[in-house]
Amino acid sequence: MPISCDIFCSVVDNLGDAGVCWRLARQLAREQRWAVRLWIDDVAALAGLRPGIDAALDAQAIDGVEVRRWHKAFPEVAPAQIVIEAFACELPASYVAAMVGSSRVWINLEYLSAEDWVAGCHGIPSPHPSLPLNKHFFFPGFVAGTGGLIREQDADFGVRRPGPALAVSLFCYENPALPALLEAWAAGAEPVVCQVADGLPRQQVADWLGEAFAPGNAARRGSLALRALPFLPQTEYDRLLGGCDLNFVRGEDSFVRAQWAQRAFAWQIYPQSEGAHEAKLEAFLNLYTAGLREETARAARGFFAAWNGNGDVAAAWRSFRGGLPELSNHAETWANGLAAQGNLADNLAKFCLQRI
Ligand code: TRH
Repeated sequence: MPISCDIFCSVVDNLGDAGVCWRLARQLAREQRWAVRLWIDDVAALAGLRPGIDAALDAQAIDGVEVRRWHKAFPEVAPAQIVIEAFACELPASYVAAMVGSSRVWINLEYLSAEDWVAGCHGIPSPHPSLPLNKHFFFPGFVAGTGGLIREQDADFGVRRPGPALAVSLFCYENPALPALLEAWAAGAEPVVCQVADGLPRQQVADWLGEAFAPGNAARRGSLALRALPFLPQTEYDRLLGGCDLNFVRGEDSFVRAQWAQRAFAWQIYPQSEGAHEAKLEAFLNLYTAGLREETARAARGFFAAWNGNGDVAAAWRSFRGGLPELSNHAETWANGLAAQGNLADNLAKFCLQRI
């Protein structure tokens, strides 16, 4: 009998929750041969990432994963041997009660952070306040002692076809620095081809252009050529990253993929209340820029800061552009260092099988 696994995903906002859970579900089913059920409250979010998923269905099987709509009224089901709650979403009370009494592993899969405390908290148990159950914190991470990062064996990041222009992909939140960066590219001497992701990036570029910019449209301003992308299936988004010289990414999942793609990137971090994201950005930059020449490290820090609302993005771009050759080389070394932690699904499977 294959190991059974339930993954619970509540989509808070955006695409990252669904994106991470879908990758993990698919990988555990395909590579560990587990019988995976993914309970997700917003099936439509998943349908965008994986064409073939029908947003109207309450239950469907695809890529070896059973996808179930997570309704408030939760059905009576036997809990799986391994239960993964993603990002501290709260499991149905009836399901938790049914978990008591047999050997099950309950995981809280946490958000990604490069902060120092993560390795110390990874894997620790947290007893349920009233039931004889233990939940284990499982932290993704960049360094030894964490759970590593999601990476499928069959991940395909595409190839960069040589061309005369700097090839860029743009995926971001609402970003006040974007117009100044587009101006700098348009006014610069170097040709830039920017592929603009659907949603917020495309809308902001349309505002800057002052004209319609629907998926499939192209526009040009000076040295800058812009292409509006449709929303891509997740596997195609991965291939886009490897096809570019520089990727603007955001949140958690695209941020990780840009690193596996072994390309230079700029990250817009998910903004949190009270500036909690600033410590996370700093912690990441400390790891990422170690080993770079000082000038390039400074350029990367300056550009990430400006892209996240702290500084003059056009000035920061000039230094960052100068550092791109080194950052592109560094991307491979960096990804090899990440791979030394193994991949999150393997690490998670090992962790669970030791405890079942
Ligand atoms: O959408 P996000 O901002 O998700 C965020 C973050 O995960 C954040 O940490 C979390 O707190 C919040 O959600 C709730 O960015 P992220 O994480 O990069 O997820 C985007 C997903 O969308 C990723 O799996 C790639 C995918 N994608 C496509 O499949 N096709 C596309 O065309 C694009 C642009 C993205």
